[in-house]
Amino acid sequence: EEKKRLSYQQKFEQAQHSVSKKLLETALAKESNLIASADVTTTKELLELAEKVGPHIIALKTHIDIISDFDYQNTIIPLKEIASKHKFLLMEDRKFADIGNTQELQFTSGVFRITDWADFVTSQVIGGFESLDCFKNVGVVAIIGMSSKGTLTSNNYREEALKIALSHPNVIGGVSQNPIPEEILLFTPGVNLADSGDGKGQQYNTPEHVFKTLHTDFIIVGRGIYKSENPEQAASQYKSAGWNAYLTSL
Ligand code: 6AU
Repeated sequence: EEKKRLSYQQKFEQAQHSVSKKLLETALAKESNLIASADVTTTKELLELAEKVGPHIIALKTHIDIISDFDYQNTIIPLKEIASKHKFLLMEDRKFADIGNTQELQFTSGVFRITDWADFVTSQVIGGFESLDCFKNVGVVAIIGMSSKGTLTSNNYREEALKIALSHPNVIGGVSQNPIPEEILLFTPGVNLADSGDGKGQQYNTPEHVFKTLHTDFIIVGRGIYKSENPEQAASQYKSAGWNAYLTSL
């Protein structure tokens, strides 16, 4: 018999970090495990997408440095309002990858001031354990293994990366295409119902596949939603597909 996964309720009860608790609580309340990736390049598109997909998602993932007309007042303030209205978290996919001191500057300074608005961020762990100390007020999702063809995140790298992720108190989860221990949450990008790749190295799986084989917690969907003709409807479809796949994997 296949090993059973822990439910969101069980994970909520054992969660230590306030951001893990918030994510799991939101998942249970909205019956959603969907994170929409807003890889759009203007403030208008970002806010419109957030408004449309907001009811269906537990978090909106940004690459804030691709917004051409970024302006804290006009981009972040309304984004935070939409997030609080629709009750989703903000995940900045910055993938920090430097020494602790530089990451601290990138996190707190510049025009983006990520520390002031993100609920959680992604970070590589290539800089070692102490490089993650600067993310005190947010949750960190550690990049354990990437979804792209030819990634250098080998078995050995993933094993060492996991040791850092599991032992660092700021880390709430990991991005991976492989199963990880249940003490931290698993975030899986590279999810698409229609495509198997993008011709640029991305490799896609279905929600069914990632819940069944990886016991993932949260699916991250970018182009499957924001490139769709009807992003609101697509978000609703991915939400149902993800939730049903979760229930089936219990
Ligand atoms: O669904 P897509 O392919 O349009 O978008 C996938 C999103 C992009 C990537 O930057 C991100 O997920 N991503 C990540 C993350 C979330 O850290 C890691 C990875 O290995 N692969 C990946 O696609 O915004």
